[in-house]
Parts: sequence; C-alpha cells; structure tokens
Amino acid sequence: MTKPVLISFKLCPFVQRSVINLLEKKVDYDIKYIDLANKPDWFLKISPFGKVPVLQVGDDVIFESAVINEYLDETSAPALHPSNPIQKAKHRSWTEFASALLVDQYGWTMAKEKTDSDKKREELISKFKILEAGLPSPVGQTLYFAGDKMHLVDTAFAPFFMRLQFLSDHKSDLNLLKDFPKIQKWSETLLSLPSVKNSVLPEVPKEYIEFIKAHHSWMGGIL
Ligand SMILES: N[C@@H](CCC(=O)N[C@@H](CS)C(=O)NCC(=O)O)C(=O)O
Repeated sequence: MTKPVLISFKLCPFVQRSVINLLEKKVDYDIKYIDLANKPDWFLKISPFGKVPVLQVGDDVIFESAVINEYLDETSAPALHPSNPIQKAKHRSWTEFASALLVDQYGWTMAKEKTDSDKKREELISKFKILEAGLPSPVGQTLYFAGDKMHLVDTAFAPFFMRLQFLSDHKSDLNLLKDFPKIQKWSETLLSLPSVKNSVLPEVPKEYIEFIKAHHSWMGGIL
C-alpha cells in the first residue's frame, strides 16, 4: 500500500476518527497539519470543499472521514466493520448519528447566548436517551458499541466523548453523561485505549478550551 498522507487540523474531531483507525491498524502514514483559518493553496487545490480530513494515497485524494475510514478498513487489517451486511449497515447508520452529535456538540460550545446553549444541551441529552436505550449491557469493565469488541463505528464516537471529557474535566457542570451509565462506560472504555489517547497531540485538551474561549461563546465565558 502507498504510504497515505492525512491532512489534519489538530482540533478536528473528524480527522481524529481516521487517526484512531490508522493507529488501530498500525498503518505507516504521514500527517500534515494545516491552519483552517489560513488554508494553504496546495490544500485548497486538493480538498474539494476546503475541509479536513483528506487522505492522499499516491495521486488520489479521498475526503469525508467516514469514507476515508471505510477505505482504510478495506485496505488494512484488521477489518473493523462487521462482515454481516445488516450489522454493517447498522454501524454505518450510527456513524451518521455520531457525525450529527459532533455538529450538535460544536453548536453547544459555540452558542453565543445561554438560551441557545441550553437548547443545544437539551438536544444532546435527547439524543443520549436514544443512544443509551440501544446499547448492549457492559461485559465486565468494558463496553463498546456492539458489546465486547471494537468496531469502526467506535472510532466515529471516540472524538465526541473525548471533547465531552475535556469540557467536564474543566467544569463538572458540563458533564452530560451522569444519567447515562452505558454511554459513560462506553466513553471510559474508548478513552482508555492507546489508539484513542494517542490520536491527538498533547496540547489539544488545552487548545480545545482556548478555541471555545476565543470564539466568545456563552460557554467560553464560563470555562
Ligand atoms: N463531514 C465531514 C466534516 C469535516 C469538517 O467539518 N471538517 C472541518 C474541521 S473539523 C473543516 O474542515 N472545516 C472547514 C472550515 O472550517 O473552513 C467529515 O466527516 O469529514
């Protein structure tokens, strides 16, 4: 396999999904960081919508994190998607749900007014109720989306849980998982994995909080 190059913005949760996948598969890859506030010309030439992640594989460029992850899953062992088509389809559906959660989380952190921030918080909590109801029971001390084994869909949720953790580490009121024991167990399981821990640079927890503050959102004011 040609050595892939992942184009990243270091705070981007969508890029992080692919990094987790690359680390789980022990793929030899390069990563290039860009500043989204000052996108380089070479990046704008290869990224059709000016977004990260993009994965360069030789002369080819792949965009959209879920698609990049499926490509990596098809080309590098171990396969993380279930082989059963129905199970695979369900995992893809929940990957879409994870993307929606990331968008909601961003909206929650960036809302300018408290009323908007509270509304976003309630939307997240309503989605957690759906998620909690669909999760299996923990097996011993761990829980993954499908029970006792990690799949590709877990890589889609881990960046969301990591950001929730950054926020609640900073301010305990922002812990949204208190009433959701299964999601909490799942989050703990994912955040303890080396591939997840090593999927961000050491400065990211601090820079994530600084990013929210710099945008003068309501939440930025209480962090
Ligand atoms: N659906 C895309 C979302 C990617 C995305 O929104 N990336 C953000 C950074 S986290 C981005 O590049 N935004 C471009 C910009 O802010 O101009 C995916 O899953 O890859």
